[in-house]
Amino acid sequence: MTRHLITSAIPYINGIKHLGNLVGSQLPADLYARYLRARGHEVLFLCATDEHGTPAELAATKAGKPIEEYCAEMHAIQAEIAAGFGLSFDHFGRSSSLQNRALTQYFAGALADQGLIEEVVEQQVYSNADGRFLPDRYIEGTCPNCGFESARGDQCDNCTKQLDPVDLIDAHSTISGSTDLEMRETKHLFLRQSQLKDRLDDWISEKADWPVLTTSIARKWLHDGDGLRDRGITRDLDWGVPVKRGADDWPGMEGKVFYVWFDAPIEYIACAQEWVDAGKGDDWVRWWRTDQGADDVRYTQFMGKDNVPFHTLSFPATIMGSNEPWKLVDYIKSFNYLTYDGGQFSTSRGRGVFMDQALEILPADYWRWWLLSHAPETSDAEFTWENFQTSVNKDLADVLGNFISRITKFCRSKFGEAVPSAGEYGPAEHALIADLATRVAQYQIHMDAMEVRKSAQELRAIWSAGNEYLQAEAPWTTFKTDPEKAAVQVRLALNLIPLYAVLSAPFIPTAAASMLSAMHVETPDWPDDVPAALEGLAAGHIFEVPEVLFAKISDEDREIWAERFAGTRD
Ligand code: B3M
Ligand code: ZN
Repeated sequence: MTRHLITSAIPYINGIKHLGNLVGSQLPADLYARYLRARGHEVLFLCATDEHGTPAELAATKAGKPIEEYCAEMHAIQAEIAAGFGLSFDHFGRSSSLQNRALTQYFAGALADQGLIEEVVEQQVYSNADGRFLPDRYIEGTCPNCGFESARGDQCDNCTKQLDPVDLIDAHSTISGSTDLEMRETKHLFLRQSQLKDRLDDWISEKADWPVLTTSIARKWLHDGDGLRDRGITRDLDWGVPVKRGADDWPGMEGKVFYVWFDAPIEYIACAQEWVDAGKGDDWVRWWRTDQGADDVRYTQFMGKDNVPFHTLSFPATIMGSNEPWKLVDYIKSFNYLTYDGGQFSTSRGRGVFMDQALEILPADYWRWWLLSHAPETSDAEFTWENFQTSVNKDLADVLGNFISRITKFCRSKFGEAVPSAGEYGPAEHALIADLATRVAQYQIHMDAMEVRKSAQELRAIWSAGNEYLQAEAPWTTFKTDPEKAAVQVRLALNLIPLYAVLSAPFIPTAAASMLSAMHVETPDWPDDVPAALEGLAAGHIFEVPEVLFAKISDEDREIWAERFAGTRD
């Protein structure tokens, strides 16, 4: 047994996430957490909402709510939707927690003590009408290079020229539209990441087993251009963690907050404290301090590729730079993007399916199965309604659902709702058991390696093996000439149901629970010994024919949904 710490990238507070966000972090993290728990490991699985930053402030303003109230409401909504998807976090925290505030200030102090913080005076755009400094992406104007009218403060999206806000013609605030902008001096803290470049480089070089997607992004940032740059970790905003040096004020930094990407990863640690403070655990230090037990912990992070630089470089720089024994990540599983029907999911245009809408139209397991079995691991993946319909109808309804319904109904009609007493297994039964033992071993290898698609493929093959056995042996035909042999076949097939439930639970937890409850069994142990696991239901064991596990998606449903989610959220 190992102790596993698992974190998913923490979703921004502003708005409900789409299925692309879900499959790139929280869902595969949940798959892995559920699998490791089922294998008997001790798991701490944490996630939270990422609540600071300008987008959160603007979203609250748009909603006409004080920011604290907006965040509290959105956190509750995201928590409810996460529960609806069966995401089994041990705690779903908040980066605006007091724990994270104190810990973020603590890290800043520790980094300053190590000489890794520099105070830098900069010129930045200030909007008099908005009464605030404007981040580059909230400034727009005409590109001096190509004349494009909506060039941003940092870059022209039309000709890709890198810009400075002062280069723009008719620069204005995208918040208020005001052109009353001026350059003002402001002081910020910079983390001297460049000092840590060699340590980070060595550390990444040791990670030969990490996905190429993860290490290639890290290497690019370490070696391209001018390499790892020092980065500003403070902002002129009202909402965020106030800048302090540990518990002390930081002279000259009054009224400023830490940059959201500085405090967000620290929330992974603070979240464990929140978990303890919520009475769900009794010791967070043993998960996070290598001098107090965490050197035994295996720490795995899940995230989309856009978050990789922050997790391979920035957050490790915070931890290494503190010169304290905090746990560093052991493995980073990163994902490409999921696209939607030939284009991008778009939060602003409401294009694609969002988590709340998904649950309105179908139970979580349908989505979990499709998303995980099509996870964008080696390349981007595309969601299409045709593909979704095909996978659900074939894998879930025709293969798994049909197997269970067919065998339980047949048993009920010929032997009643109890496992028939039966004689010895023949060659076909032994062949099936041996095949399943091999496949289960392979499934474990893929799950241990977090190969999500390959795991799904193997699981599907495990389901198919049962279906093919039934098809070939046809107990309904056998019964006419040899009822005893049919009873043997039925007994084995019924025993596959609890086996399938345990193996499938990380992917489709709700259906797995229904399968177990129909078979009147408590969650069995992981089938380390497949032949033994298939002896679980003895003759006379009572069961019930379950409700339909998975309904098929009709062409009509598919067309209605495709139209409904084509754009503009209602
Ligand atoms: N909130 C970005 C995202 O949701 C960001 C992740 C933070 S992880 C510490 O993609
Ligand atoms: Zn341009």
